[in-house]
Amino acid sequence: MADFLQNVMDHAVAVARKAGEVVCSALSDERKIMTKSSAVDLVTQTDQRVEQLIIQSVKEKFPSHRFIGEESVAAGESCILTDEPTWIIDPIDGTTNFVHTFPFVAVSIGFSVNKRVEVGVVYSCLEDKMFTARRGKGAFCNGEALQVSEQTDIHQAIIATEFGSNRDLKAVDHIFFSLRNILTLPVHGVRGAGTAAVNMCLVALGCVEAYYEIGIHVWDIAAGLLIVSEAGGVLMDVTGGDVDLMSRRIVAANNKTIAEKVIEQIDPFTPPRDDAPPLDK
Ligand code: LIP
Repeated sequence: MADFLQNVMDHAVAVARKAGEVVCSALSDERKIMTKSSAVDLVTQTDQRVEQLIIQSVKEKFPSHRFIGEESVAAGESCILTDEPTWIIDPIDGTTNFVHTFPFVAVSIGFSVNKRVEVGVVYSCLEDKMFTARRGKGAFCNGEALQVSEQTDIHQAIIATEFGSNRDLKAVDHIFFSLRNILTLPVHGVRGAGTAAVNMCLVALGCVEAYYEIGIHVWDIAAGLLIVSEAGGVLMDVTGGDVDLMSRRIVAANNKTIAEKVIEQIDPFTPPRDDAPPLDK
């Protein structure tokens, strides 16, 4: 199993780097911008092309494996995680950043077996930072070992979060109430890279104490959650308890003390699950 997972990791790194080259070279191209769940939930032909590049490359080496890809799901493929070896792919995490050439754009590739993420790769391609983790083997950035921050005082923390692409007023009220609670603790600062995967890598790097968000998808977090835990961090649901990959809710923190302080401030809501049956059209 160990050699198999190393083969998976090696392939994930190679295809993430190649995908990142395509993303970076497309930055100067004219972009056809389309929308999905809302007027601000953007997708481009580069997202779609890169996802197909990754899937085709994996199929050649691992023909029996399954896929959960952001743009495949958007095109109607199922988003059901089984025990089978599954590649969980966000071809461009930070699509809005990509459209605006805001410099945080990542290729995120998670790999799960028996519904447990075993390999995580996040390539922040404009920074040329390759974040990797194998379960039980540590987390790395360009080969350097990662360790989360040792901070336990929330008042000396930087917290990352995002506003997401849901503009429903009730959801926005929850998001702003949580942000208000965090800001007035107070904390040193609140930041957002515009991509869940990079936000989670910032936790693993130790420069952000926690990241939380409600509204993300399994492909945004599958790789990042392993990178955080292998860097010594913790993953929880926004109401405490274990993180649920399909729940669209996450808290990724350097330790339980900070995680629980963040959870106390969050005004939770429950988006439709990633694996919920499709609504009848
Ligand atoms: C993005 C996430 C981010 C969220 C955005 C968007 P995408 O993923 O990484 O955390 O706030 O709304 O979902 O769509 O760029 O792959």
